[in-house]
Amino acid sequence: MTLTAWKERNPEYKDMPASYAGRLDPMASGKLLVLLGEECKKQKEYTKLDKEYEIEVLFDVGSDTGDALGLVEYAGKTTPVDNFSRLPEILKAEEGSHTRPYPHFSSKTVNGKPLFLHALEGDLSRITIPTHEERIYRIKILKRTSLSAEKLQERITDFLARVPSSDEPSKRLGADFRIAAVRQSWDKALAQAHGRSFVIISLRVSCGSGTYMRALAPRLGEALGSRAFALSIHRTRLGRRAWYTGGHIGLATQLLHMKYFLILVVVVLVGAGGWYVMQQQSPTTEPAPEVSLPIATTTPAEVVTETPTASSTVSAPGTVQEIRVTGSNFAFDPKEIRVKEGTRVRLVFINATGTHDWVVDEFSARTKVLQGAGSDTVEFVANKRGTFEYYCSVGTHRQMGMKGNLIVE
Ligand SMILES: [Cu+2]
Repeated sequence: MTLTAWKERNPEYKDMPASYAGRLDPMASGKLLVLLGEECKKQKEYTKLDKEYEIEVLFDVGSDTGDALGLVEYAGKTTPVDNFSRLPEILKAEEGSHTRPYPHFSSKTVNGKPLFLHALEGDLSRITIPTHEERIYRIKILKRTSLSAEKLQERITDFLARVPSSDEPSKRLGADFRIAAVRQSWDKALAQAHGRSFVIISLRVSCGSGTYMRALAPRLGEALGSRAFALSIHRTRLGRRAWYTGGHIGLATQLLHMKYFLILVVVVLVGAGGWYVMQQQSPTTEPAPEVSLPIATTTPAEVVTETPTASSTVSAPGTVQEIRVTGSNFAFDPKEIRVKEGTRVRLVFINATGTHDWVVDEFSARTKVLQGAGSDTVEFVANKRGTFEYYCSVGTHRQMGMKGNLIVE
């Protein structure tokens, strides 16, 4: 679900700037944080919030993305049952801080281009994969189950059928991303695995921001002498570990004093029943706060793919109109802005993630290039009628779909 769609359902926040604090992996499900008003400017801090996930790790099948959306490969063997007895100690070793490379299929940009595009274009060997710090506080084994190849096939068929199709290159990672090839790889792997069953270990992982569950799963497979991937990833919590006293202490306290703050839980997929319902949740795992959050909603929301449609309001000529546009990897929200001819436009560009700017050539309007969360404002007079494309001038973002239309009528 997009912010635009969310605002349509919650019109009281219509004129308030809103942005996401971090994103979920493609096809993952769970909670997302939506920031409102001035809080958009503190996105960096919110993005640092700790996370808790429940994931299912399926053994003996590998995936190049680490999840069910990748090109998979049957490992051709069955992990010996004895190996699973080593799992607790392996998980223990995962806890703590580790410097790890970004996953190949991530949006981390190198030379102005996200890694997943480098991966698709086959030039990973020519670039240096950047590393980052991941912190896992705790991993708990929830259960161990087994799934026949036949049942796995059903689950995968169902899962892949729900991948929304999209023609926009910028959305392919989560949408129809190599879907034909992915299906083919699944058919092949499942044919090879015919008649056997697979072990699935369900884990609850609490971790710092930026810890990739779809990278954790393959590491566990390798540690047990086989391969593995994350069959499902569900984010169960956002907040701050109660017993964690490291780097960003103070944030939870800060959260309680925010003017406009709200947690929106969204979801993409999963579950036989369709969409999950969004829930209100306390932003912290600390003992229940005394202060209640000023704004919260429990409105159920269905989730759709990212297709911003809304446009801003129309005002009379000669007046100043403030318009807010949010940029992220690799889209603007909204994708269409309408103003009356002669309007003085005060364009507030709010960057959510990545490195972007907002440019419209015909009016020589250009914001600063923002790296990460932040905002910049540019003013211009829309003194001619027509449809003008606004876009991000960084790298190939424009070609990747990071553009929209300014319609002057
Ligand atoms: Cu950009």
